[in-house]
Amino acid sequence: MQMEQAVEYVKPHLTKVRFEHTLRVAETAVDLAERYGVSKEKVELAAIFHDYAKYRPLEEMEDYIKKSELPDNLLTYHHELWHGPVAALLIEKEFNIHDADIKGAIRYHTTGRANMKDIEKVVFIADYIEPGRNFPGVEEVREVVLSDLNLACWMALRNTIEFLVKKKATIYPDTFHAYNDLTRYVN
Ligand code: DGI
Ligand code: FE
Ligand code: FE
Ligand code: FE
Repeated sequence: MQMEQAVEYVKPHLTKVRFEHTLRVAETAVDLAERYGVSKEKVELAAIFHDYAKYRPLEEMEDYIKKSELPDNLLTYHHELWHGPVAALLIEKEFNIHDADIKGAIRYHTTGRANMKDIEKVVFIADYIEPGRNFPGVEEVREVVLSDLNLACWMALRNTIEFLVKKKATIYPDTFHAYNDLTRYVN
């Protein structure tokens, strides 16, 4: 699929703010793909579609999850965690994107998981550090990602876990699995 085509498909499903975020994630992710030797074409497509399902009605996403092979436990966690896995399903069904790397990068962009592929790490961290993001700790991660993709992902996961704990939110197991797994690269 041509990138211009992908952008046109995604645009009507997003708000202006979310669409602009998406374009910045794509740009950031392509830069990182170059740096870390990941396919720029795959990364760009994954980034463009990563928030494709963000504004689907909750009942619709719930339905997709129930009817799919996706784990039912998603439904017992916050609905913010649904849009990545649902987008990975939708792009296959609607646009015939069967590439496992692209689907994985979209599916796990919010939580991460253990043993992430580099393409998954690149989309995950691009979503976290794109230039429109502005929260405590983001600048440090932006610097670290220039030299260490694993450490940057670990820091993002640590920050997110701390943030969620402070909010007394539940934390999806894959978020912990990603954090634990990447801890082997820290120290
Ligand atoms: O869709 P975006 O806003 O661009 O970014 P995202 O898909 O990474 O979603 C980020 C939100 O998801 C952020 O508010 C933190 C939240 N989140 C990430 N991991 C977990 C989580 N929320 C819960 N409840 N549990 C998690 O494990
Ligand atoms: Fe997202
Ligand atoms: Fe994210
Ligand atoms: Fe996003």
